[in-house]
Amino acid sequence: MSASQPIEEELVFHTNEALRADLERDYEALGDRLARAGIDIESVTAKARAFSVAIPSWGVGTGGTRFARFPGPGEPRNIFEKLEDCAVIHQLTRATPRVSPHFPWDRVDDAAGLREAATALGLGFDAVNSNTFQDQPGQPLSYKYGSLSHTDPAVREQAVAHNIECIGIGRTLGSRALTVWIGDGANFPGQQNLSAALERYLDSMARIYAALPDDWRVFLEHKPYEPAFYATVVPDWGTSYACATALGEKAKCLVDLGHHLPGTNVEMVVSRLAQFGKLAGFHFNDSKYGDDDLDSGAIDPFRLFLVFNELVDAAERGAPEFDPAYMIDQSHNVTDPIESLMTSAIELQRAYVQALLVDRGRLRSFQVANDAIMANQTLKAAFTADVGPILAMARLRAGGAIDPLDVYRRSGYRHRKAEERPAATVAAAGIV
Ligand SMILES: [Mn+2]
Repeated sequence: MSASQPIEEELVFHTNEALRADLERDYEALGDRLARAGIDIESVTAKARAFSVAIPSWGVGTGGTRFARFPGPGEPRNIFEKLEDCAVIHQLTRATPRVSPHFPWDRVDDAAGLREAATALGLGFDAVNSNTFQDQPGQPLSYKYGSLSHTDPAVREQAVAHNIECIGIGRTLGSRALTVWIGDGANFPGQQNLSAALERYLDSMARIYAALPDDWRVFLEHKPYEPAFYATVVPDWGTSYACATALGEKAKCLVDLGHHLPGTNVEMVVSRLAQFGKLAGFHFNDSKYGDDDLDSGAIDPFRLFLVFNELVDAAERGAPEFDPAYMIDQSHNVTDPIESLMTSAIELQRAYVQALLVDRGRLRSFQVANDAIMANQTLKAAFTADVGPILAMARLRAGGAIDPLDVYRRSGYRHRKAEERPAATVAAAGIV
Protein backbone atom coordinates (compact mmCIF):
# COMPACT_ATOMS: atom_id res chain seq x y z
CA MET A 1 0.00 0.00 0.00
CA SER A 2 1.61 3.24 -1.14
CA ALA A 3 -0.82 5.54 0.65
CA SER A 4 0.45 7.27 3.76
CA GLN A 5 -1.19 5.98 6.91
CA PRO A 6 -2.16 8.16 9.86
CA ILE A 7 -1.63 5.42 12.48
CA GLU A 8 1.85 3.97 12.94
CA GLU A 9 2.06 0.64 11.07
CA GLU A 10 4.36 -0.76 13.78
CA LEU A 11 1.66 -0.27 16.40
CA VAL A 12 -0.92 -2.08 14.26
CA PHE A 13 1.52 -4.93 13.67
CA HIS A 14 2.52 -5.43 17.31
CA THR A 15 -1.03 -5.18 18.60
CA ASN A 16 -2.14 -7.74 16.01
CA GLU A 17 0.72 -10.09 16.90
CA ALA A 18 -0.43 -10.18 20.51
CA LEU A 19 -3.91 -11.27 19.43
CA ARG A 20 -3.09 -13.41 16.42
CA ALA A 21 -2.80 -16.88 18.06
CA ASP A 22 -6.15 -16.57 19.85
CA LEU A 23 -7.82 -15.33 16.69
CA GLU A 24 -6.46 -18.24 14.67
CA ARG A 25 -7.79 -20.72 17.23
CA ASP A 26 -11.23 -19.07 17.27
CA TYR A 27 -11.31 -18.86 13.49
CA GLU A 28 -10.45 -22.55 13.13
CA ALA A 29 -13.15 -23.55 15.63
CA LEU A 30 -15.74 -21.44 13.80
CA GLY A 31 -14.55 -22.90 10.49
CA ASP A 32 -15.16 -26.43 11.82
CA ARG A 33 -18.59 -25.48 13.05
CA LEU A 34 -19.57 -23.88 9.72
CA ALA A 35 -18.14 -26.83 7.77
CA ARG A 36 -20.60 -29.13 9.59
CA ALA A 37 -23.37 -26.90 8.18
CA GLY A 38 -21.84 -27.17 4.71
CA ILE A 39 -20.40 -23.63 4.71
CA ASP A 40 -16.82 -22.89 3.63
CA ILE A 41 -15.53 -20.22 6.03
CA GLU A 42 -12.98 -19.01 3.48
CA SER A 43 -15.67 -18.04 0.97
CA VAL A 44 -17.50 -16.09 3.70
CA THR A 45 -14.30 -14.35 4.80
CA ALA A 46 -13.57 -13.37 1.19
CA LYS A 47 -17.01 -11.76 0.94
CA ALA A 48 -16.53 -10.00 4.30
CA ARG A 49 -13.26 -8.62 2.96
CA ALA A 50 -14.99 -7.33 -0.18
CA PHE A 51 -17.63 -5.48 1.89
CA SER A 52 -17.31 -1.71 2.09
CA VAL A 53 -19.34 1.26 3.27
CA ALA A 54 -18.79 4.97 2.65
CA ILE A 55 -18.12 7.40 5.51
CA PRO A 56 -20.07 10.67 5.43
CA SER A 57 -17.68 13.61 5.64
CA TRP A 58 -19.98 15.23 8.24
CA GLY A 59 -19.80 12.11 10.43
CA VAL A 60 -16.24 12.71 11.63
CA GLY A 61 -17.23 15.98 13.32
CA THR A 62 -19.28 15.99 16.51
CA GLY A 63 -22.96 16.32 15.70
CA GLY A 64 -25.50 17.55 18.14
CA THR A 65 -29.07 17.41 19.18
CA ARG A 66 -31.49 19.75 17.42
CA PHE A 67 -30.74 22.22 20.23
CA ALA A 68 -27.05 22.12 20.99
CA ARG A 69 -23.68 20.81 20.04
CA PHE A 70 -20.89 19.93 22.44
CA PRO A 71 -17.68 19.79 20.38
CA GLY A 72 -15.04 17.17 21.12
CA PRO A 73 -11.27 17.73 21.16
CA GLY A 74 -9.33 17.74 17.90
CA GLU A 75 -12.33 18.00 15.61
CA PRO A 76 -11.53 18.32 11.91
CA ARG A 77 -11.94 21.92 10.76
CA ASN A 78 -12.13 21.36 7.03
CA ILE A 79 -12.54 18.62 4.44
CA PHE A 80 -8.80 17.83 4.36
CA GLU A 81 -8.76 17.15 8.11
CA LYS A 82 -11.99 15.16 7.74
CA LEU A 83 -10.27 12.99 5.13
CA GLU A 84 -7.41 12.34 7.53
CA ASP A 85 -9.87 11.06 10.18
CA CYS A 86 -11.63 8.95 7.54
CA ALA A 87 -8.25 7.44 6.65
CA VAL A 88 -7.82 6.29 10.28
CA ILE A 89 -11.17 4.51 10.10
CA HIS A 90 -10.24 2.77 6.87
CA GLN A 91 -6.69 1.94 7.93
CA LEU A 92 -7.90 0.04 11.00
CA THR A 93 -11.17 -1.48 9.69
CA ARG A 94 -10.33 -1.87 5.97
CA ALA A 95 -14.04 -1.49 5.30
CA THR A 96 -14.42 2.23 4.51
CA PRO A 97 -12.40 3.15 1.41
CA ARG A 98 -14.70 5.97 0.25
CA VAL A 99 -15.96 9.27 1.63
CA SER A 100 -19.33 10.83 0.81
CA PRO A 101 -18.81 14.62 0.68
CA HIS A 102 -21.41 17.29 1.28
CA PHE A 103 -21.71 20.67 -0.40
CA PRO A 104 -21.36 23.44 0.46
CA TRP A 105 -19.99 22.21 3.82
CA ASP A 106 -16.98 20.64 2.06
CA ARG A 107 -16.57 23.29 -0.64
CA VAL A 108 -13.00 23.86 -1.84
CA ASP A 109 -11.59 25.97 -4.64
CA ASP A 110 -9.48 23.13 -5.99
CA ALA A 111 -11.56 19.94 -6.34
CA ALA A 112 -8.75 18.20 -8.26
CA GLY A 113 -6.40 18.92 -5.34
CA LEU A 114 -8.99 17.46 -2.97
CA ARG A 115 -9.12 14.28 -5.02
CA GLU A 116 -5.33 14.02 -4.91
CA ALA A 117 -5.33 14.51 -1.15
CA ALA A 118 -7.83 11.65 -0.81
CA THR A 119 -5.83 9.38 -3.11
CA ALA A 120 -2.69 10.05 -1.07
CA LEU A 121 -4.56 8.74 1.97
CA GLY A 122 -5.83 5.66 0.10
CA LEU A 123 -9.38 7.04 -0.15
CA GLY A 124 -11.86 7.72 -2.95
CA PHE A 125 -15.17 9.57 -3.11
CA ASP A 126 -18.68 8.16 -3.01
CA ALA A 127 -22.00 9.92 -3.74
CA VAL A 128 -21.95 13.71 -3.43
CA ASN A 129 -24.67 15.29 -1.27
CA SER A 130 -26.35 18.58 -2.09
CA ASN A 131 -27.83 20.89 0.53
CA THR A 132 -30.89 23.00 -0.09
CA PHE A 133 -32.33 22.48 3.38
CA GLN A 134 -30.53 25.45 4.95
CA ASP A 135 -29.41 28.90 3.82
CA GLN A 136 -25.72 29.60 3.33
CA PRO A 137 -24.00 32.95 4.01
CA GLY A 138 -24.39 35.24 1.04
CA GLN A 139 -27.01 33.10 -0.66
CA PRO A 140 -29.34 35.36 -2.69
CA LEU A 141 -32.66 33.56 -2.08
CA SER A 142 -33.89 31.73 1.04
CA TYR A 143 -35.03 28.12 1.33
CA LYS A 144 -37.29 28.96 4.27
CA TYR A 145 -40.34 27.90 2.26
CA GLY A 146 -38.72 25.17 0.25
CA SER A 147 -36.15 24.65 -2.47
CA LEU A 148 -36.75 22.32 -5.43
CA SER A 149 -40.52 22.57 -4.86
CA HIS A 150 -40.64 26.27 -3.91
CA THR A 151 -43.54 28.32 -5.29
CA ASP A 152 -41.07 30.90 -6.66
CA PRO A 153 -39.37 29.71 -9.86
CA ALA A 154 -36.26 31.79 -9.02
CA VAL A 155 -35.73 29.80 -5.79
CA ARG A 156 -36.22 26.53 -7.67
CA GLU A 157 -33.70 27.71 -10.24
CA GLN A 158 -31.14 28.45 -7.52
CA ALA A 159 -31.66 24.98 -5.98
CA VAL A 160 -31.40 23.24 -9.36
CA ALA A 161 -28.21 25.16 -10.16
CA HIS A 162 -26.68 24.10 -6.81
CA ASN A 163 -27.40 20.43 -7.53
CA ILE A 164 -25.88 20.73 -11.00
CA GLU A 165 -22.83 22.39 -9.45
CA CYS A 166 -22.55 19.40 -7.07
CA ILE A 167 -22.53 17.04 -10.06
CA GLY A 168 -19.70 19.09 -11.57
CA ILE A 169 -17.61 18.91 -8.38
CA GLY A 170 -18.42 15.21 -8.07
CA ARG A 171 -17.15 14.53 -11.58
CA THR A 172 -13.80 16.04 -10.66
CA LEU A 173 -13.72 13.99 -7.45
CA GLY A 174 -14.52 10.71 -9.22
CA SER A 175 -18.01 10.34 -7.72
CA ARG A 176 -20.73 8.67 -9.72
CA ALA A 177 -23.90 9.59 -7.84
CA LEU A 178 -25.74 12.58 -6.43
CA THR A 179 -27.90 12.19 -3.31
CA VAL A 180 -30.78 14.65 -2.99
CA TRP A 181 -32.63 15.19 0.27
CA ILE A 182 -34.92 18.18 0.59
CA GLY A 183 -36.62 19.49 3.68
CA ASP A 184 -39.43 20.91 1.52
CA GLY A 185 -42.98 20.54 2.72
CA ALA A 186 -45.67 22.14 4.84
CA ASN A 187 -46.10 22.73 8.55
CA PHE A 188 -49.84 23.42 8.31
CA PRO A 189 -52.73 21.77 6.49
CA GLY A 190 -53.69 24.05 3.61
CA GLN A 191 -50.26 25.70 3.49
CA GLN A 192 -49.43 23.89 0.27
CA ASN A 193 -51.24 22.27 -2.58
CA LEU A 194 -49.81 18.78 -2.04
CA SER A 195 -49.84 17.64 -5.66
CA ALA A 196 -48.68 20.99 -7.08
CA ALA A 197 -45.67 20.91 -4.73
CA LEU A 198 -44.74 17.44 -5.96
CA GLU A 199 -45.17 18.57 -9.58
CA ARG A 200 -42.73 21.42 -9.00
CA TYR A 201 -40.27 19.02 -7.33
CA LEU A 202 -40.47 16.62 -10.27
CA ASP A 203 -39.97 19.44 -12.73
CA SER A 204 -36.83 20.59 -10.87
CA MET A 205 -35.52 17.04 -10.52
CA ALA A 206 -35.99 16.44 -14.25
CA ARG A 207 -33.62 19.34 -14.92
CA ILE A 208 -31.04 17.93 -12.50
CA TYR A 209 -31.51 14.47 -14.02
CA ALA A 210 -30.81 15.90 -17.48
CA ALA A 211 -27.42 17.14 -16.22
CA LEU A 212 -26.30 13.67 -15.01
CA PRO A 213 -23.36 12.15 -16.90
CA ASP A 214 -24.12 8.80 -18.60
CA ASP A 215 -22.54 6.66 -15.89
CA TRP A 216 -24.10 8.58 -12.99
CA ARG A 217 -27.14 7.90 -10.84
CA VAL A 218 -29.26 10.19 -8.69
CA PHE A 219 -30.44 8.94 -5.29
CA LEU A 220 -33.76 10.27 -3.98
CA GLU A 221 -33.91 10.29 -0.18
CA HIS A 222 -37.33 10.32 1.45
CA LYS A 223 -38.34 11.39 4.95
CA PRO A 224 -41.84 11.77 6.40
CA TYR A 225 -41.24 14.72 8.72
CA GLU A 226 -38.85 17.48 9.77
CA PRO A 227 -38.49 20.28 9.07
CA ALA A 228 -41.93 20.06 7.40
CA PHE A 229 -43.89 18.46 10.23
CA TYR A 230 -47.29 18.34 8.54
CA ALA A 231 -46.25 16.98 5.16
CA THR A 232 -42.96 16.61 3.34
CA VAL A 233 -42.88 16.60 -0.44
CA VAL A 234 -41.05 13.23 -0.57
CA PRO A 235 -42.31 11.54 2.59
CA ASP A 236 -42.06 7.82 1.88
CA TRP A 237 -40.73 5.09 -0.37
CA GLY A 238 -43.94 5.09 -2.40
CA THR A 239 -43.51 8.73 -3.43
CA SER A 240 -39.80 8.14 -3.91
CA TYR A 241 -40.51 5.14 -6.14
CA ALA A 242 -43.08 7.07 -8.19
CA CYS A 243 -40.64 9.98 -8.66
CA ALA A 244 -37.68 7.74 -9.53
CA THR A 245 -39.85 5.91 -12.05
CA ALA A 246 -41.06 9.17 -13.59
CA LEU A 247 -37.50 10.54 -13.84
CA GLY A 248 -35.91 7.51 -15.51
CA GLU A 249 -33.45 4.64 -15.14
CA LYS A 250 -30.70 6.67 -13.48
CA ALA A 251 -32.99 7.68 -10.60
CA LYS A 252 -33.14 5.32 -7.61
CA CYS A 253 -34.57 5.36 -4.10
CA LEU A 254 -32.22 5.77 -1.16
CA VAL A 255 -33.25 4.24 2.17
CA ASP A 256 -32.09 6.13 5.26
CA LEU A 257 -32.97 3.68 8.04
CA GLY A 258 -34.19 6.50 10.31
CA HIS A 259 -36.41 8.18 7.72
CA HIS A 260 -39.57 6.17 8.39
CA LEU A 261 -42.56 6.48 10.66
CA PRO A 262 -42.34 4.43 13.88
CA GLY A 263 -43.12 0.78 13.31
CA THR A 264 -42.39 0.81 9.57
CA ASN A 265 -41.13 -2.55 8.35
CA VAL A 266 -37.93 -1.24 6.78
CA GLU A 267 -36.73 -4.62 5.51
CA MET A 268 -40.01 -4.85 3.59
CA VAL A 269 -39.30 -1.47 1.98
CA VAL A 270 -35.86 -2.77 1.00
CA SER A 271 -37.37 -5.92 -0.46
CA ARG A 272 -39.91 -4.01 -2.56
CA LEU A 273 -37.37 -1.53 -3.96
CA ALA A 274 -34.93 -4.34 -4.81
CA GLN A 275 -37.68 -6.35 -6.49
CA PHE A 276 -38.50 -3.48 -8.84
CA GLY A 277 -34.90 -2.47 -9.59
CA LYS A 278 -35.12 0.89 -7.79
CA LEU A 279 -32.99 0.41 -4.68
CA ALA A 280 -30.25 3.08 -4.73
CA GLY A 281 -28.65 2.12 -1.46
CA PHE A 282 -28.57 3.19 2.16
CA HIS A 283 -27.86 5.75 4.74
CA PHE A 284 -27.16 3.42 7.65
CA ASN A 285 -27.81 4.40 11.24
CA ASP A 286 -30.00 3.18 14.09
CA SER A 287 -32.85 4.68 16.06
CA LYS A 288 -35.21 4.14 18.95
CA TYR A 289 -37.84 6.77 18.20
CA GLY A 290 -37.32 8.48 14.87
CA ASP A 291 -34.44 9.94 12.93
CA ASP A 292 -32.15 9.55 15.93
CA ASP A 293 -28.98 9.08 13.83
CA LEU A 294 -27.57 6.67 16.41
CA ASP A 295 -24.73 4.26 15.65
CA SER A 296 -25.56 1.36 13.33
CA GLY A 297 -26.57 -1.74 15.26
CA ALA A 298 -26.61 0.12 18.59
CA ILE A 299 -30.35 -0.26 19.17
CA ASP A 300 -31.77 -2.97 16.95
CA PRO A 301 -29.13 -5.25 15.44
CA PHE A 302 -31.84 -7.75 14.48
CA ARG A 303 -33.50 -5.22 12.19
CA LEU A 304 -30.13 -4.51 10.61
CA PHE A 305 -29.66 -8.24 10.07
CA LEU A 306 -33.12 -8.50 8.47
CA VAL A 307 -32.23 -5.65 6.09
CA PHE A 308 -29.03 -7.47 5.06
CA ASN A 309 -30.99 -10.70 4.80
CA GLU A 310 -33.10 -9.02 2.11
CA LEU A 311 -29.96 -7.69 0.40
CA VAL A 312 -28.25 -11.09 0.31
CA ASP A 313 -31.47 -12.68 -0.92
CA ALA A 314 -31.82 -10.05 -3.68
CA ALA A 315 -28.19 -10.55 -4.75
CA GLU A 316 -28.49 -14.35 -4.80
CA ARG A 317 -31.73 -14.40 -6.79
CA GLY A 318 -30.32 -11.82 -9.24
CA ALA A 319 -32.71 -8.92 -8.56
CA PRO A 320 -32.80 -6.43 -11.48
CA GLU A 321 -30.24 -3.59 -11.54
CA PHE A 322 -29.11 -4.56 -8.08
CA ASP A 323 -26.05 -2.54 -7.08
CA PRO A 324 -26.82 -0.80 -3.78
CA ALA A 325 -24.50 1.93 -2.50
CA TYR A 326 -23.73 1.67 1.21
CA MET A 327 -23.20 4.84 3.20
CA ILE A 328 -23.37 5.70 6.89
CA ASP A 329 -25.41 8.70 8.03
CA GLN A 330 -25.03 9.20 11.77
CA SER A 331 -24.66 12.02 14.25
CA HIS A 332 -22.09 11.43 16.99
CA ASN A 333 -22.85 13.52 20.04
CA VAL A 334 -21.25 11.84 23.05
CA THR A 335 -18.61 9.59 21.47
CA ASP A 336 -15.38 10.09 19.56
CA PRO A 337 -16.74 10.05 15.97
CA ILE A 338 -13.82 7.90 14.78
CA GLU A 339 -14.68 5.25 17.36
CA SER A 340 -18.38 5.39 16.48
CA LEU A 341 -17.69 5.07 12.76
CA MET A 342 -15.25 2.18 13.17
CA THR A 343 -17.75 0.35 15.36
CA SER A 344 -20.59 1.07 12.94
CA ALA A 345 -18.66 -0.15 9.89
CA ILE A 346 -17.92 -3.40 11.74
CA GLU A 347 -21.57 -3.79 12.83
CA LEU A 348 -22.71 -3.41 9.21
CA GLN A 349 -20.16 -5.96 8.10
CA ARG A 350 -21.34 -8.25 10.90
CA ALA A 351 -24.98 -8.04 9.80
CA TYR A 352 -23.90 -8.77 6.21
CA VAL A 353 -21.84 -11.82 7.21
CA GLN A 354 -24.64 -13.15 9.44
CA ALA A 355 -27.02 -12.80 6.49
CA LEU A 356 -24.56 -14.78 4.34
CA LEU A 357 -24.85 -17.65 6.84
CA VAL A 358 -28.62 -18.05 6.38
CA ASP A 359 -29.29 -21.52 5.00
CA ARG A 360 -31.49 -20.33 2.14
CA GLY A 361 -32.35 -23.78 0.84
CA ARG A 362 -33.62 -24.80 4.27
CA LEU A 363 -35.42 -21.49 4.69
CA ARG A 364 -37.21 -21.90 1.36
CA SER A 365 -38.35 -25.43 2.20
CA PHE A 366 -39.76 -24.27 5.55
CA GLN A 367 -41.49 -21.38 3.79
CA VAL A 368 -43.03 -23.70 1.22
CA ALA A 369 -44.18 -26.04 4.00
CA ASN A 370 -45.60 -23.07 5.96
CA ASP A 371 -43.46 -24.03 8.94
CA ALA A 372 -43.29 -20.62 10.57
CA ILE A 373 -41.33 -21.69 13.65
CA MET A 374 -38.59 -23.47 11.76
CA ALA A 375 -38.35 -20.71 9.14
CA ASN A 376 -37.87 -18.17 11.92
CA GLN A 377 -35.38 -20.45 13.69
CA THR A 378 -33.37 -20.69 10.47
CA LEU A 379 -32.98 -16.91 10.41
CA LYS A 380 -32.24 -16.78 14.13
CA ALA A 381 -29.53 -19.43 13.82
CA ALA A 382 -27.64 -17.12 11.44
CA PHE A 383 -28.34 -14.00 13.52
CA THR A 384 -27.08 -15.54 16.76
CA ALA A 385 -23.88 -16.95 15.20
CA ASP A 386 -20.74 -15.23 16.54
CA VAL A 387 -19.03 -14.18 13.33
CA GLY A 388 -16.47 -11.98 15.13
CA PRO A 389 -13.52 -14.22 14.12
CA ILE A 390 -14.47 -13.89 10.43
CA LEU A 391 -14.59 -10.09 10.68
CA ALA A 392 -11.29 -9.92 12.57
CA MET A 393 -9.58 -12.31 10.13
CA ALA A 394 -10.85 -10.28 7.16
CA ARG A 395 -9.36 -7.13 8.72
CA LEU A 396 -6.06 -8.82 9.58
CA ARG A 397 -5.59 -10.23 6.07
CA ALA A 398 -6.42 -6.85 4.52
CA GLY A 399 -3.78 -5.12 6.66
CA GLY A 400 -6.17 -3.71 9.26
CA ALA A 401 -6.38 -4.20 13.01
CA ILE A 402 -7.78 -7.25 14.79
CA ASP A 403 -9.03 -4.82 17.47
CA PRO A 404 -9.42 -1.37 15.82
CA LEU A 405 -10.65 0.42 18.95
CA ASP A 406 -7.72 -0.79 21.03
CA VAL A 407 -5.16 0.27 18.41
CA TYR A 408 -6.86 3.63 17.97
CA ARG A 409 -6.86 4.34 21.71
CA ARG A 410 -3.23 3.29 22.07
CA SER A 411 -2.20 5.45 19.11
CA GLY A 412 -2.94 8.74 20.87
CA TYR A 413 -4.32 10.07 17.56
CA ARG A 414 -7.10 12.12 19.14
CA HIS A 415 -4.76 13.64 21.69
CA ARG A 416 -2.33 14.60 18.93
CA LYS A 417 -5.12 16.15 16.86
CA ALA A 418 -6.40 18.08 19.87
CA GLU A 419 -3.04 19.88 19.92
CA GLU A 420 -2.81 20.33 16.16
CA ARG A 421 -6.40 21.47 15.67
CA PRO A 422 -7.46 24.17 18.13
CA ALA A 423 -11.23 24.25 18.55
CA ALA A 424 -13.03 26.15 15.79
CA THR A 425 -15.04 29.07 17.08
CA VAL A 426 -17.87 28.60 14.56
CA ALA A 427 -20.03 25.54 15.16
CA ALA A 428 -20.65 23.48 12.05
CA ALA A 429 -23.95 21.83 11.27
CA GLY A 430 -24.16 18.27 12.48
CA ILE A 431 -27.65 16.96 11.84
CA VAL A 432 -28.90 16.01 8.41
MN1 LIG B 1 -29.66 10.50 5.31
